[in-house]
Amino acid sequence: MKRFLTGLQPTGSITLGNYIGAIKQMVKYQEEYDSFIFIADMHSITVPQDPETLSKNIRSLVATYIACGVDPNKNTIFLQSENIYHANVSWILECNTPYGLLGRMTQFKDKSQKHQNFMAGLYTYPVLMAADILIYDSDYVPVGKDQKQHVELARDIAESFNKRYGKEFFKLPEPLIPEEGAKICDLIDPTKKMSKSAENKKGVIMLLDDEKDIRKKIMGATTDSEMIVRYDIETKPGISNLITIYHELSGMTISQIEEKFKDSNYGTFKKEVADLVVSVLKPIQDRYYELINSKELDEVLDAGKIKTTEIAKIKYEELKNIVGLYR
Ligand code: ATP
Ligand code: LTN
Repeated sequence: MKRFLTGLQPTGSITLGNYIGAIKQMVKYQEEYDSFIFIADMHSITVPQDPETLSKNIRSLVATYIACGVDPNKNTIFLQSENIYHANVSWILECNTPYGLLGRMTQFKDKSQKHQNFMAGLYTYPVLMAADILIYDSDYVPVGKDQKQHVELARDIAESFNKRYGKEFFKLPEPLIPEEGAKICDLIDPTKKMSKSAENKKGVIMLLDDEKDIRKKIMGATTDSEMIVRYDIETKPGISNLITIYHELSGMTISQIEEKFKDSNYGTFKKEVADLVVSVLKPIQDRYYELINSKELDEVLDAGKIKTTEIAKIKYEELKNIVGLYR
């Protein structure tokens, strides 16, 4: 079975857009691959984080994923910072990565502009990411488009390491850009992607929003003056976005939805969308609150830590031998 590995940064609350566009895909992949999913908490401190908030976000992200259907029996779930070998492997890789290559990374160029007095970790970030990937002999690395360059760098690092030491030691990973899940747009400005970092939260549904807020946000979604529930992304982005949400959560096709609501006004349609969103999110939220302070969550992470530390230790010991770090 091919191995897939992906890391997620614990930097904020998950939105309905993340759920539809990314998490649902992950739940699908777990059936096909030996999948490793970790919280890239060490990556998140490459920019300033409040320690208490970070710690909460770490737990919360794990609980969210499991609540959404990422099954701990089908995935190895762990925290990057709990496996000490990631940083160790990263160091050896840093010593095998040309300095200049890292300066070409677009994420570094963007983030170093945004953060004054940024830290060295922001620059070496992609090498830690290469370590994450290469330790586990990962075949595929599903990432968003913005991370593709980093996976390609991991591949380049692996290739040049293998060449330098004359051994096929690291497997060359391939980025797996997920089949485009539907793009969910902001409810207030439906020409923009629904994004967790949006300033105006009225257009963003968070997975943990309570029922009242969800209903209020959907009822307040921007529409148009045609008053017909019809999919047309160009002239009716608001209604089309609500149709997409309905389609993704109900499994009905766009034309079935148009037919179902052909005699409804926007108020009735929005209410049905809200009912559906609430009915999908309610069990996710119930499961989340069950998990968040549970022993079960710790057991999942403990098991992940033990399993991945065993794998990583072997790889690290071999790596040390290859580069001559032995006595
Ligand atoms: P930020 O606001 O920090 O950019 P974000 O909410 O836009 O965060 P990302 O962290 O960039 O989300 O993306 C995480 C994953 O969720 C990616 O796979 C991305 O494709 C998916 N995703 C994010 N927003 C949406 C959306 N509105 N619709 C569909 N998929 C989305
Ligand atoms: N940089 C990624 C998170 C990440 C990752 C990884 C993804 C860290 N290490 C290894 C895939 C494989 C992000 O910001 N989404």
